[in-house]
Amino acid sequence: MPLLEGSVGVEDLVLLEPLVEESLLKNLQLRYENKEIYTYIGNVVISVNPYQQLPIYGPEYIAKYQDCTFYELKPHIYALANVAYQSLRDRDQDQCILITGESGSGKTEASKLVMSYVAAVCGKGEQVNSVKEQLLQSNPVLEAFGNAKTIRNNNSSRFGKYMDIEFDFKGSPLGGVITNYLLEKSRVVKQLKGERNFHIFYQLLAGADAQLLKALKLERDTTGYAYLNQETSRVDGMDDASSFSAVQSAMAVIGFSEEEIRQVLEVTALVLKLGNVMVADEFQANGIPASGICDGRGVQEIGELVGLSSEELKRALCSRTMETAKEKVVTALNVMQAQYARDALAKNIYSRLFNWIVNRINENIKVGIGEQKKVMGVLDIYGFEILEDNSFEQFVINYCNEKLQQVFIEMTLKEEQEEYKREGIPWTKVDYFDNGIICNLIEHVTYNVTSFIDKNNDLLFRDLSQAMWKAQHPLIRSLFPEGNPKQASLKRPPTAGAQFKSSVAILMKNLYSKNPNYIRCIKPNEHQQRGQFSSDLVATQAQYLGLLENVRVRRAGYAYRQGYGPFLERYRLLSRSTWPRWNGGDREGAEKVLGELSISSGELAFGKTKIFIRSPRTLFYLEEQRRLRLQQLATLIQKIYRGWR
Ligand code: AD9
Ligand code: MG
Repeated sequence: MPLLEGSVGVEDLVLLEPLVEESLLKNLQLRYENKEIYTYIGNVVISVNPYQQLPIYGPEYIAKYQDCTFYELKPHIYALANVAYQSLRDRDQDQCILITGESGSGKTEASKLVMSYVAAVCGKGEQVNSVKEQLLQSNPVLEAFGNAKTIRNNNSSRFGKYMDIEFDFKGSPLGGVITNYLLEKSRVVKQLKGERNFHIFYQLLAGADAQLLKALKLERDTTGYAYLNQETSRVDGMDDASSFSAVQSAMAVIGFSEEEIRQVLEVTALVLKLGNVMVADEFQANGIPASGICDGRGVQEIGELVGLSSEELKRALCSRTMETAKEKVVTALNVMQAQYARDALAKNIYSRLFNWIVNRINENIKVGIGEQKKVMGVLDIYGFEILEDNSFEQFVINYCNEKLQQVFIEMTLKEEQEEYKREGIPWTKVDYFDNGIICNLIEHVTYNVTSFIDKNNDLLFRDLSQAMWKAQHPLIRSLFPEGNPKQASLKRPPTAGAQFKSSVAILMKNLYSKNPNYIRCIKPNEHQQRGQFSSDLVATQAQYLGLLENVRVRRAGYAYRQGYGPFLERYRLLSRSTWPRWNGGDREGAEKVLGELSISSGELAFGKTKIFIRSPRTLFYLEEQRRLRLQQLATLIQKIYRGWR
């Protein structure tokens, strides 16, 4: 395969010859080994996680991509972000950036690259800059509370995130809205081997000064906390203490008051302390065992932290009130039940705190009603994961990924068809994606159904929410509105599963209404190591991302297409009519160039704004001609130069 030898492979997989899985993988590998982590399939960006900082980001690169059309420079997320932003600004098309890939493949980093690119190119001025800062600073805050070290990724997102960035008619940012999806709250009380709890807990303990720790009634050492000492506490290359100050200043930039930040930390401390509340058997007067609280001091401190009597808290943790039409019956919980209640409370407090933080960010970045706006949505969902024991969370995560894959297939085909229609070129039907691959994946996975029911059942014992509502702490209190006896309704809230399903449906509808831009992320190895490319691992991902099918769809009719303007700019040196000067239209110029090269007419289709080329070979031929011509011109220039001397 001459194409691959001595080069860094093709930049667009559409140009791959022959088009088979092996060559596709080889091409990605060759590029990866040459630190070319981005490759196109048409307008889709494939990104292979480099696990190292490459010198291809920052202001200099942003400036380069800002001034170029999509195919002019090397493949890059900046190029995709640029196209999306320009179509939003100049053609009034709402955009969405869909980032998919398995856990650790680089989705969150990609979403931040998109955001920083857009922030750098969109509008200027003090007001605009402060909006940009707020939007960007939402990342460290959400990552602190919503990300954790897992075996796959030291900074794994444990929630799904969709962010709409809203712009005015000139393309300056006005603000945004963040939607979050189901936080993996079981992590608060239990972590798998080699994993950590959410970052914020470690950040708080490492970064708070002695005074703050004392005020929160915390000890610096993580080993003293039952929710933190089950597994690892340190992550290589992660500085929890300095992240803590970054999170605090990010919250301030977004608009959290000092008092609010303080309250957030108090609630975080409360969750940690709750984990240490020991529950053990005590006996009722009649000798029946019932749970009691051993750790009196811990409960008292929690009470002091949030203004709640420790008796109230003990009662709520150790008993349950059943109400019938006629009477109230209080039953004592046994130790297992009381531990369950304690953990349920901790998980609920934490996930409600997370939702509260997202809402609070939204209040600060929201755009006034009635303002005309254009929207760019960025979706960074948790990646597909298969664990030995797949529970409710994994099911939810995978369900979401399935849905996205469906969107991808439908949109890719639709987009392809529509482009042909727009350009006035007849569409030939393609047998496309083999849906079987994806369906199989879900069917082969077995989920642990017993804990499903448990996790799906979000009802927090009413005693607990009522106790929380009685706390004087304004934030804790506001997190449990249903604890207000006047408001308590007997209606069961929808289950977490049902809620999630409906929020995914809303998301899908939202996505379908926008112009999609895809980033498909690939994880090159299981060890978070730079430079390692495991073909088998990449092959599996390429299969479920449907990369080969994607290329086939793209090539089914015409492999390559480009606007007449950029096409002529690149190839006009190949014709005497268009070089060195051409005064006619772009399309006529392109026709002249192609006519002179006597390319068979079956190879070409002239659309309304673009030239379509059927096979990659024709494009290679054009490129080769261009290279020869450039050489010729260079020699010529040298000669002239010598003549002058
Ligand atoms: V998960 O589904 O949230 O578990 P992501 O989001 O797909 O996962 P993430 O973006 O967090 O993965 O990337 C994992 C790690 O890979 C990062 O913490 C970086 O250390 C590393 N990474 C990813 N992309 C890049 C990059 N473009 N340049 C350098 C990168 N490092
Ligand atoms: Mg992530």
